[in-house]
Amino acid sequence: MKADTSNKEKNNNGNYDAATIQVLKGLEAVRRRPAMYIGDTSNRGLHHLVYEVVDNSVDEAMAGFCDHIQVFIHEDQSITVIDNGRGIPVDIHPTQKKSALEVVMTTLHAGGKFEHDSYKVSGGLHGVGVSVVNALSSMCKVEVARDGEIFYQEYLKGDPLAKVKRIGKRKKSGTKTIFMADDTIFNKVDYSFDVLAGRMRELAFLNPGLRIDLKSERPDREKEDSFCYKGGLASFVEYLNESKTKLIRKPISFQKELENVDVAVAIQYNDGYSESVYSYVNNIHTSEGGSHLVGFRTAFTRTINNYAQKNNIIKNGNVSLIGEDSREGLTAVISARVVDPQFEGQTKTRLGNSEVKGIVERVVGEFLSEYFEENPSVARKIVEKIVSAARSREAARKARELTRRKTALDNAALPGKLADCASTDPEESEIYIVEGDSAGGSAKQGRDRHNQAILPLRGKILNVEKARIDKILANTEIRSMITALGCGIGGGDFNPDKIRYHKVIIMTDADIDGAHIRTLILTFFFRYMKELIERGYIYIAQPPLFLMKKGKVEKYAYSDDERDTIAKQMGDNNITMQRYKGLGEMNPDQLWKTTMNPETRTLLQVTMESAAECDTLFSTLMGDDIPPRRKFIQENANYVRNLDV
Ligand code: 0RA
Repeated sequence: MKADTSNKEKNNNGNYDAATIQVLKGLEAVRRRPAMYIGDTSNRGLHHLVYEVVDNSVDEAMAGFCDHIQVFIHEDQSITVIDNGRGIPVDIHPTQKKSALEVVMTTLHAGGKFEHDSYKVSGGLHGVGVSVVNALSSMCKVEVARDGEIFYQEYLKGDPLAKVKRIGKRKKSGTKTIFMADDTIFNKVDYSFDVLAGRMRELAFLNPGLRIDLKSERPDREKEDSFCYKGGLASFVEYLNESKTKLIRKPISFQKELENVDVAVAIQYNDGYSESVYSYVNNIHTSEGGSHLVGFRTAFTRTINNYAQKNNIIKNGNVSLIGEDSREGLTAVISARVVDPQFEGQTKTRLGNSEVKGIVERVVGEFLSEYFEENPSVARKIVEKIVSAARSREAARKARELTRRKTALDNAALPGKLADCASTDPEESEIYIVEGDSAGGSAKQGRDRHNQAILPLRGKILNVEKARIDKILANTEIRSMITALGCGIGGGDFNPDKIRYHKVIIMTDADIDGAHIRTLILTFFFRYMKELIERGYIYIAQPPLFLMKKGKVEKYAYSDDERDTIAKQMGDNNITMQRYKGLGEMNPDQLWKTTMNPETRTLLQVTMESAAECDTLFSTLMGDDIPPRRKFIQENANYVRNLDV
């Protein structure tokens, strides 16, 4: 999980103007409205350029012609992607009368999607094609090795400098793309090794046997990694469960094609209480789920129920198992390959194709019932775990009742510590979740009552990685968060549309304890209200670290670097400096000015490029296994600091 400074407040997607688009020819349209093609021009959009190029190579791997991809982040932040596929075709395009390579690189929506038999299934959520990357690059070069020769073309802001030419000979085929993201388009061109590595690892899990190397050549942060998993999805769930105690020794996994849909699944159980199920369609993470996931869940619950009935593990009238029960401690990945995927939903990450449900349901049902018959000891362990989950569900239901507000307007049901805002319009409303009663008091006095609510939390909240849902719901601090937000909680009645504030701002002290509390709160949101993160509702407040005074001039510094800069500006001597150890040291007016006033504050928006990466991150940080946590902190000291910003 990253805190991204480019928060949504500042994003300007621009209105779609059909007339303008029609007049603009080709790639110029992309440069004029980049957000329309890649989502945004923040850090996220920048990394999507790399994904787009890599996705094309992965498509070639999926077609069976490529097994090695190399990605370089060079010293000057240019990127090279090399694959050993067949090479982008270079023959003259019949209607366009130029090299197919040039067509691919300079025409919108021609990205790899030739009407080619061997090229049935194609990834790339945006499906925008490499021409968009080309358009948004100050420089781009492509080398294609095919038919014993090397072909080459170079582009500036998407425009070819010359025709495709032959520049040498080479036996092995492949494609090499080099590009430099245009720094007049992107806010900042600086790639995160960890963010790219997360996606490369995910792609390697989803494409068994494909090797992806990633190398950063940037001085002082040289780093490399290589991802290749023969075990595919089984390796993926092993990775997700690395720091957990497993219920069954080996993941259950299989892969099968039926009616043009290729289905692959891996399942593992741990002794924890949360669920980690990730679904993909054509290598794209479908965070909103869809028909493939519904098919999987239906088959899974039915098979478990059948097995339990048949083997007298549950008797009529004892407990009845529902889908939710099987999710406790379940880690699973499901990957479907669909020829013509329809993506729906708010973030276009829900598979709509209705025929896929039945196909996945059949394939998974047939495999699992056979597996359970052949592995009765594994089946028994799983079913017993699920029966125990069903019993605690009853207890949880009772606890949950207590957190539910009677009606939306019934203020009496809101937690006593909450100072609510006057507005009832979620879009303009914000809630500050504040560490400690004293800081909470200052925030209550300093805030803008119209649209800012304050919820003080006392001490540390429960670590949800280590507790069952009934215990989580019994925790006072967590209960008051759930009630204040008003959107329920995952696993039951969660409905993000009901949230009462579109900005949920975590405000903790700038010390180790504050960082810990922030991580606990984020873990809770990640496990039980994930969509709030996906929708970009979760923020981290940035209180200042120093107050610097010289005569009558007062300045606040938010980092050590800034402190040094301000000290220089002020002329170094006769400066008095106060280091804030906690929010409580600021009076209400100072807290407003520095941290809460929308005109002057900085908020970090919490974003989630890869949910699977966040999953292992939280398990590692919050789980009970110490060695992986230590290893993680040693290897990722920077990343942790980043998370703790
Ligand atoms: C379409 C057809 C063929 C190869 C490719 C696309 C291709 C595209 C990319 C993009 C990056 N790397 C790539 N490698 C291959 C094959 C045409 C043929 O040889 O029959």
